[in-house]
Amino acid sequence: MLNNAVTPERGQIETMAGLSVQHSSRRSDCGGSRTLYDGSMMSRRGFLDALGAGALGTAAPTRPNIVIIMADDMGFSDIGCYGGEIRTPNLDRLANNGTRFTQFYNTARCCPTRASLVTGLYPHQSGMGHMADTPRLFPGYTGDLSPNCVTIAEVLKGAGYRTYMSGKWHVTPVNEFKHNWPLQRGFDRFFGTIHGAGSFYDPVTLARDNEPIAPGGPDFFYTDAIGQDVESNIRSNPAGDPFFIYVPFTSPHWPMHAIESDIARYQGRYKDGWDALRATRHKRMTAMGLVDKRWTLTARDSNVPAWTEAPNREWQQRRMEVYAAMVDRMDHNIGRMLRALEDTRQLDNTLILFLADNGGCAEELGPKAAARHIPLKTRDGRTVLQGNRPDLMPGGPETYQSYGLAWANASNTPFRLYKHWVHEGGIASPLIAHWPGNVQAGAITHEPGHLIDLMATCADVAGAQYPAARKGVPVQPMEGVSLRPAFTRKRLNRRQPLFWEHEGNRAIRDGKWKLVSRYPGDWELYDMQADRTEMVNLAARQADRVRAMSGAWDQWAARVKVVPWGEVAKPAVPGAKG
Ligand SMILES: [Ca+2]
Repeated sequence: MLNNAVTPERGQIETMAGLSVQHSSRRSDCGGSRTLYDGSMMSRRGFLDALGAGALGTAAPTRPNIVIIMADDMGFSDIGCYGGEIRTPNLDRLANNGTRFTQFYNTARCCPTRASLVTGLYPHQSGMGHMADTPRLFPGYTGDLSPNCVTIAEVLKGAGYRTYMSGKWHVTPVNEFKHNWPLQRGFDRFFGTIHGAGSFYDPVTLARDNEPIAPGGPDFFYTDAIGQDVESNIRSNPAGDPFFIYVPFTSPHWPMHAIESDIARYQGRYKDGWDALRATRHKRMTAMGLVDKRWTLTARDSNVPAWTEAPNREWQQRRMEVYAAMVDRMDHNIGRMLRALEDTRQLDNTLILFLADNGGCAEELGPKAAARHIPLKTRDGRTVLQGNRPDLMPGGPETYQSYGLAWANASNTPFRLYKHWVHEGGIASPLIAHWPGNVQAGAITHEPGHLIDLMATCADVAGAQYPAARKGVPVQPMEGVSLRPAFTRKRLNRRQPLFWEHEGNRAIRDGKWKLVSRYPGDWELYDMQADRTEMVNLAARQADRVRAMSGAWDQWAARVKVVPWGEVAKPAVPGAKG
C-alpha cells in the first residue's frame, strides 16, 4: 500500500514559493519522475525566475515545451484519427506524426478528471471525489483542490517553466474566494472560465488572471477566444524559456453552440442516422487498428429507437451537425496553435498531448434547468429558450440544448455507457502524443494509461522534481508513471492496477482484466484483450479473481478516502437537494 502523504524528510529544500523539493533521488512509490539534474537547485532558480529576481533565458535549450489540450465530453470515436467522420485535420496531423494510445483513461466526469490531471492523484485524494459544485464535508469530497496536492503548473514552474492556462478550470467552487484559482495554483497567466459549463457566446465566470471579465466583441465565441489566447501566449513567450500550456476546451460539452458556417459543412452528413454512423465508425476503427476484430460492437442503447423509427429526424440530425461543428472548430483552433509553434520554430521542441475529459454525454436537457451557467438573455437581449425542444434548431445563442443519448451512444462507438459511468464508454479517451524525434511517428500503442500519468510524464520530460511539501504542508506522492516509454513503443513501468470511483460506479484495471460495476449493481469481470467492449461478463465463472480484485479495490478506496456513494449523496443540509 502506498502512503497517503509523505512527511518531510532530511535533505529537503524549501523553495521561495513554498514547495519543498528533495536532494535525494527518492521516487514516488508508483515510479515517479527521473531527475535529469539537481531538481532542488533548478526549482530554486525557477522560482527566482518566476519572481523576476533571477536571470531570464538561462533555461537549458533541450527542455521541451509541454502543451496539454483537452476536449470536454467527447466520445472515443469522434475525431478523424480515431475513426470519426468529423473533420479534424490538425489532430490527424498530430496523430500521423505522433503516437495514438488506444487504452488511455479519464475518470468519467469533468471535475474529477481535471483534478486528477493537474495533480497526478486520484480525484478523491485531491478533494474532488465528486463535483466542485456539490461540496461535502468528507475529505475526499470538498469539491476544492486539497492543500496537500500540487499541480503540474506548480511543479513545472519550480523547474523554470513559464506556465499558461486557457480554458475551463472547474476544480474549485465558484465563490468569492480565489485561493485555488489558476494563478494561486502555479499558472503565470490564465484566461478562461472557473465554472464547468456555459454559453459559448456568453460564458459565465469568464476571467483573466484573477479578475472577472466580460466577453469581447459581438463575434465572441469561447472556443476561438481560447485558441487566440494560446496563440498569443506562444508568440509572446520569452525566447529560450520553456513553457507549459494547459488548454482545456469546453467543446463539445453542451450547450450545442456552433458557428453557422461550421454547421453548414456537416449539413446532411447525418441523414443516415446513428445506427449507420455506429457501423461505419466501427468498421473504420477496426481498419485503423484501434479496435480489435474480436470485439463485438455493442448493441444500440436499449433506450434509443432505431433511426428509421426515430421522431424529429431533421432536428436529430441538426443536433449532431452542431456537435460535429463544435469539434471542427476546436480542431481549427488547435491548428492555430500549431502554426504559432511552427512560426516560432518550437514545434519540434514541444510535447503535445491531446485527450478528452470523459466519454460522450447522454444527458438530456429539460426546459426548466435553471442554473448558473444558462443565461436568461442573449447578449443582444433575446430570450434564451433552454432545453431539448425539437421545435428549435440548436446552434445559436438563443438555444441551450444537448445532443443527447442516441448520438452519445454513437460517439462512444464501439463501447457502451457514457460520461458518469466507468465502463469503457465513460472513461476511454483518445490520447495523441506528438514530439518529433521523441515520440514515434504514425504509431499506435495499446499500453493502458491514465490521467494520473500526466504529472509523472511532465515531470519526467521536464526534468522537474516532484515536491514533498507545498507551503509547509506535506504533499501526497503522485500516483502515476511516466508515459514516456510508450512514446517509443516500450512497456510502462506500472506496478499498481488502475482504479476508478464516480458516483458509486467502480472499476479496477489490472493487466488485461477489468472489474467494473454500475451503481448500485454487482461486479462484472471482463477480459479486455478478448472483449474490450464489455459484452461477456466472466464474474460468475471466475469468483476467485473477482474476490481478489474487489479486495484490491476496497483497499484502494479506503486509502484514497472514497466514501460509499449512498453516504455522499445524502443531502448535506436537511432538505437540500442531494
Ligand atoms: Ca466533461
